[in-house]
Amino acid sequence: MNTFKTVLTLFCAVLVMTALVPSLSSSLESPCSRSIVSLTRTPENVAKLRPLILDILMVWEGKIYLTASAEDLFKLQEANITFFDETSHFPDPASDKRDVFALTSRNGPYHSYAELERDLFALEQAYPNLAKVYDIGDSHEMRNIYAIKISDNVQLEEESEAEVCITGCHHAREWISVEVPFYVAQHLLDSYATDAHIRNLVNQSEVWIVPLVNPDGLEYSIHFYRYWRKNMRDNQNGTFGVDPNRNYGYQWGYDNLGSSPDSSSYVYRGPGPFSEPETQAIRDLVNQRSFQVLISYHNYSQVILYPWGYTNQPTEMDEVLETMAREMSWRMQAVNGRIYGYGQGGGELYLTNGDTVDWAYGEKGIPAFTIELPPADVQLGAFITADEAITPIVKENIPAMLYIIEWAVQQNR
Ligand code: 0X9
Ligand code: CA
Ligand code: ZN
Repeated sequence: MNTFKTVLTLFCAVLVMTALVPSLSSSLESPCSRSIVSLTRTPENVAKLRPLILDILMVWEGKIYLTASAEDLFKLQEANITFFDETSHFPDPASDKRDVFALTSRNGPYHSYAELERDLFALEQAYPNLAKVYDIGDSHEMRNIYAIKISDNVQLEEESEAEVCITGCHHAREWISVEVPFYVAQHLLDSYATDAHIRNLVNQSEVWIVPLVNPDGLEYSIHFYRYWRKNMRDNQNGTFGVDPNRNYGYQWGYDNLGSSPDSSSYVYRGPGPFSEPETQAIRDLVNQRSFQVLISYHNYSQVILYPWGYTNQPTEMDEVLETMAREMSWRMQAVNGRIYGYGQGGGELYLTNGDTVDWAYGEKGIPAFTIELPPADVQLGAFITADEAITPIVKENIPAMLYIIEWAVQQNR
């Protein structure tokens, strides 16, 4: 077992060396070599942990679990925090002995990059007058970042129509956040012929859906390391990845609490605002259109968050944003009874700077929401949602998105 892990780690390291880092540096840190550790949740530990901004996976039964690189383990030691290696308790479909070489069906019913590409083009083909797929940018590893536009007369620019933007999967391990935007697109299209309400909405709007902002990260999470979060930028110092949700250009790098200047951090903000192709793609799309509202899907927490994230001060639109979040929340609850909390990001969850919704609102004045999908807490699976969870989660989000489109259409009158 352990021998296998060692072999595997070596395999990963060699793979990363040969494939990604031709000139090997001694500080090489393969993303596969992270371990999962726990520590007791005491006020002292929490206080010591906070300034280290490590990648917390969950807080469960009095313990805090985090993913840690060799460097992170060293930081924990230096901070005098006692921790336990829990790696073996986290069977990782991408890094345990279940065929690291067979690169198929590890993602089950969740979309891989290629499956999403196939399914988006299938929608375009099935509904040529209602759906059009756009390639809005290339990732570091040269994958396409796709948007699907949904509207009547989709080939035309109908200037008078309301515009809505829905994004998913800034974060690689948040697989469910691909599914919800994808199935929202499919639902709008499948219902168009039979559902007069949806037909009306689609006729009066242009809905742009980008289900997979971070395709490189998703593939890495599927095939190599399930808990990978960032994109796959080679930071040229043995570390990989920028957090796309810290790389947007509004209050970028405002402080080191809401993002990190350290390239090995899971919330690394990148070398500059919009340094990443993934955030550039969204920026350019938003600049080219005139969105009335923007939604960014993530998981987990089961909560609807609005700006600001970089401070706990409210925006000038606080009341409107709160009302919209409440309207989404009760519609979601009505489907399966699950309660999505809501509030201002920086007050409700924790501080973030350079995130999508702060930029959309702060720079462009667009009401914008981060929707953190289920589970609400870590006992229920954290980043790993069950295969069977996709359908109910999609179903409860559809009425919220219909409300958002309706809201945009009303604004536009
Ligand atoms: O940290 C993030 O980027 C989002 N959470 S996640 O677990 N999906 O990574 C939350 C962003 C929302 N903004 C604030 N909490 N301020
Ligand atoms: Ca139209
Ligand atoms: Zn996220």
